[in-house]
Amino acid sequence: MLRTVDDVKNQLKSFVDGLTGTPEKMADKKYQMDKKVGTLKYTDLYPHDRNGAVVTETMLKQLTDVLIDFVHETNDRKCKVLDFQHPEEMKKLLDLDIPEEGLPLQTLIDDCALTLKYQVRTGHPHFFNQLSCGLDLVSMAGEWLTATANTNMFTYEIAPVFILMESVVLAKMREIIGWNGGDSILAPGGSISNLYAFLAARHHMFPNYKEKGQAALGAQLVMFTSDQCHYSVKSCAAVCGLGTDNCVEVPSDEQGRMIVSELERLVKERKAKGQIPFFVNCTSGTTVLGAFDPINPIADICQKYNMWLHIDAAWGGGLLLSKKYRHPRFSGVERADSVTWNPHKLMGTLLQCSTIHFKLDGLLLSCNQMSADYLFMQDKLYDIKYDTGDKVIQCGRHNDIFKLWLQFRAKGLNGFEAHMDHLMEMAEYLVERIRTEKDKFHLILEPECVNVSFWYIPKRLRTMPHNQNRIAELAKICPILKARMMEAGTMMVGYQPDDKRPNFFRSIFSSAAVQKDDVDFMLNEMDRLGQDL
Ligand code: ABU
Repeated sequence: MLRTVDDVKNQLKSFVDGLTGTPEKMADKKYQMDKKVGTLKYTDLYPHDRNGAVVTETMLKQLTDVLIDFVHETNDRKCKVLDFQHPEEMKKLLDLDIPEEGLPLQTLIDDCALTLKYQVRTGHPHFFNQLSCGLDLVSMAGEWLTATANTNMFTYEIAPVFILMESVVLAKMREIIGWNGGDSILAPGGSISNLYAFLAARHHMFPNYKEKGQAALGAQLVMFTSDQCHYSVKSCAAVCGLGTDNCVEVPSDEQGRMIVSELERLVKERKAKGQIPFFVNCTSGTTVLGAFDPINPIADICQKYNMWLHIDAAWGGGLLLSKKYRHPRFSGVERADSVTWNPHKLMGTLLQCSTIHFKLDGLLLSCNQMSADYLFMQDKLYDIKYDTGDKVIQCGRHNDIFKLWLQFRAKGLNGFEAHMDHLMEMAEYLVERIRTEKDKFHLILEPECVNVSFWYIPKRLRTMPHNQNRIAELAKICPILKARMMEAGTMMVGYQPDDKRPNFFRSIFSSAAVQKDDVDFMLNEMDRLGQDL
């Protein structure tokens, strides 16, 4: 008889349950290797022991069991998100000491299991705490392969397949942005991606800076960004010698979007002082509110005053993949000179995976090239344009591409689009639920992204008028309720103040694991833990 997909899944589930036991049992499971192997040491593994095949395989298979159990627990709603311990208590529960003599293999396996026992399950469907969360299994498989291949990404010579993958994936991302050609690179995080944009912009305007330093400038450079931007933009000004006073914060509106008339006013103000406004950072998806600065009007100002337009879409970039949500958020994105886009956020690629894209080809290389003789020889047997390492300010570069390439292969563009739409739908569902339970929750603003900002209202404050006094009380609730969540271990939702209001909750939908019943769980659990506050 032809079986349905569900039949097959159920049969597999019974098989897996039979193998690993219930999730509750997993938490206490002992990962006992054969005694003879467990007492052996690293010297009995490859490469120390040329005949180490059996011991190596036994240990790695045991480790795989530990990892797969963590994956099961992460996806099991009956399991907790975390087992919170204060640092002093945690130190007692772990054995963190560095020994004089190496420890046996069984101890290493026990160390691995204990590490994951106390690790926060950031892929759990009840983890709403961070912009990067979820546990995409294809991407994880990619990361396992990456770790096994263990290569550096500076030259084609030692990473031929990965370098070609990088070229194909980054070209596709530029095409999605709306450019023909251009150049890109993977960087260690969105902050460094933004730094690359700054360096390229300065190099483009002052090509002599690389050799002459400050002397090439003539006047004070000034950059502009909204007061809601990621702090790394300000950090560029500190790191690159502008000074944070020359990173001008442009006021934002109630939604957290840059006020473009203020941008122009501030640009004129600095020009009148004889300074050189040269760089505008436009945020597509602010960290707290998920706001999108209006690209087209900002691009007009950049054009008028000859400034570089950088879009920090580290957070919101994934929505470029959705026909439904791309506009109006990204209307005009193709006018940018550079775009930061972090697949490890909305796209769920495993940490870390951050990209920076440039409209102009050649800029990255001319800006950053140092031509180290021992890596980037000009007389190699292959086309040296594939030695991408000379385009970056670091030397060693982690392979962050394979897990993203594999994810693109698994999902295709359509799968990623469905993924983005699902995340947005979960945020919309939370907004709808908050609206229907307005005695218990107060929505702060209509979100543009998957950040939903709200207050929880305990019983005693439910009949109080919503004014500054009540807001002050609601703000005090946030850290207490967050502490209760963590102690209960059942879920995590972040809170923070911003410049317009005191503490409030910010729930993030960045994990493909989250379904509507998880959103219901979040609200019910907040009420269970907080109604007496
Ligand atoms: N790069 C900002 C990440 C902050 C967050 O996950 O909440």
